[in-house]
Order: sequence, then C-alpha cells, then structure tokens
Amino acid sequence: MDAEKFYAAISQGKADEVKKLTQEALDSGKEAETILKEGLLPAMEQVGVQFKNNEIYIPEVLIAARAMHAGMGILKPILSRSATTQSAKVVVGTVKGDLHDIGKNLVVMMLEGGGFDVIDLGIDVSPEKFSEAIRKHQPQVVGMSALLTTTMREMKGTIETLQEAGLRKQVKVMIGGAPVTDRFAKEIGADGYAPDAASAVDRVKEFLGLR
Ligand code: B12
Repeated sequence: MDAEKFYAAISQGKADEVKKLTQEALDSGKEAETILKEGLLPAMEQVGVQFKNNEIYIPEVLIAARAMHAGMGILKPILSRSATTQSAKVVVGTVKGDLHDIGKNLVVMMLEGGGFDVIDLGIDVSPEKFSEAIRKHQPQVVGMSALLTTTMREMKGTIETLQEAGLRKQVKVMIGGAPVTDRFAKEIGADGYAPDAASAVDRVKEFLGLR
C-alpha cells in the first residue's frame, strides 16, 4: 500500500481515486484496519497540519475530509464486522451556541473508523439534548466540541445539567476543540481531553480499558 498515493488523492479531494485505492488495497489482502491506519488517517492528519500552518484553507480541508469519507464508506462495513469492533457507543455534539463542526465531524469519522457506534447530535446541542441522547442511547462516552471561547463555558453547563439529571456517573465525558485544554477539562470536571481526532480515539479506548 502506497501512503503517498492516499495522501495525493485525499489532499486533492479525489473521492473516486480514494475509493479505488482503498478497494485495491483490500483486494491485495490488506486488513481494513491497516488501510485506515496507514493510508487514510495519516493523509488526513497531514492535511490537518497543512491547515494549521496556513498552507491550505477550509474548503480544501472539507473536500479532503469528503474524499477520506469515500474510502471510509468501503472500510466501515468491514471494520464493524471485524474483531476490532468495539460495541461501545459514543454520543458526540458541538455545544449550544456553537456552529463549528469540521473538527467534530473528523472526530466522528475517526471514531467510526475505530469501530465505535457513534451518535452524532450535530451542532448547537443544548444540555437537555445531550441528556435526552444519553437516556435514549445509553452511551459509555459523551464527546463535546467547542471552537469559541464563549461556548467553552457551555461544556461546564452541560456537565452540570448531566449531574442534576443523575446521568453524569454513567458516562465518561471527553471534550475538545481548538480553545480547549487539558487544564480546562480538569477545571470543569470532564474526564478527558484530546487535541485531535486521532487522539480522541485513543482517549475513548483508555476510558473503556481497551489500551
Ligand atoms: C471554519 C470556521 C468557521 C465556519 C464554521 C463552518 C463549519 N461548518 O464548521 C463559520 C464561517 C460558520 C464560522 C463562524 C464563526 N466563527 Co469561526 N472559524 C472557523 C475556522 C476558520 C476554522 C475552524 C475549523 O474548522 N478548524 C479545522 C478543524 C479540523 O480543527 P478543530 O475544529 O480545531 O478540530 C480539531 C481539534 O480541535 C479536535 N476536536 C474538535 N472537536 C472535538 C471534540 C472532541 C470531543 C475531541 C476529543 C476533539 C475535538 O479534533 C479536531 C480534528 O483534529 C476558525 C479559525 C481557525 N483557524 O481555527 C474560526 C474561529 C474558530 N471562528 C471564530 C469566530 C469568532 C467565529 C464567529 C463568531 C464569527 C462571526 N463574527 O460571525 C462565528 C460563530 C458562529 C457560531 N455561533 O459558532 C474564532 C473564535 C475566536 C474565539 N477564540 O472564540 C476563530 C478562532 C477565528 C478567529 N481567529 O477569530 N467559523
């Protein structure tokens, strides 16, 4: 498998090419998990680094994410059948008042790639909607995203609402988003923080005792 080819196709947003490369890698006997870890994820990470360095802009990140998703579409049914599948559920949403979802969507994609059952609540998710989703889906982990210093506070409010509703103890709360830090996570009583989508998967596995 040629990681450079995956990077070229993903960074240029060539969804059909990504599908073709993914299928070819599978046909040559590569494991779905290997293709994800050595093909799709490093390519998307590289795109993320370029974005952080101002070498590319949001539309390019979006078309790269879409191309990666095309490859994921082929791998997902295989990953969810394979032994690496986690039966755990993760509820994810961008907190109330915040409309940013590019990073959150990457986290969702990576978690799905890791074999988790992800319930994506979308953007502008109120504490009540998080509570409802926990009651309905009984997830082990809740992930909250915030990109604004003003909406970061909503994370604290959401955790308090979960506490008042008697739901806090049954879930691990993981937070993320550019202004969020490990220190902030501790301050507001979250169980963990991850700086990027790949480490979000590691964090969930840690919560579940899988690593
Ligand atoms: C794209 C963008 C928008 C788009 C959002 C489109 C969309 N569908 O998401 C639009 C145009 C709508 C927008 C609007 C606004 N934006 Co804006 N936006 C950005 C921008 C340019 C990029 C954000 C982004 O997508 N980054 C790429 C992703 C991949 O990175 P990420 O989100 O950090 O996610 C990664 C990690 O943080 C982590 N992560 C993210 N979520 C989670 C969740 C969990 C659980 C975990 C574990 C990890 C995790 O993993 C991700 C992948 O590795 C940033 C500036 C910047 N360069 O960051 C400003 C920025 C965030 N926006 C800003 C502002 C001010 C606004 C507006 C208020 C502007 C205005 N005056 O109208 C509005 C607010 C709208 C609202 N109510 O939310 C400010 C925030 C300042 C601040 N500190 O509060 C920024 C920093 C720009 C700036 N320098 O001023 N914005």
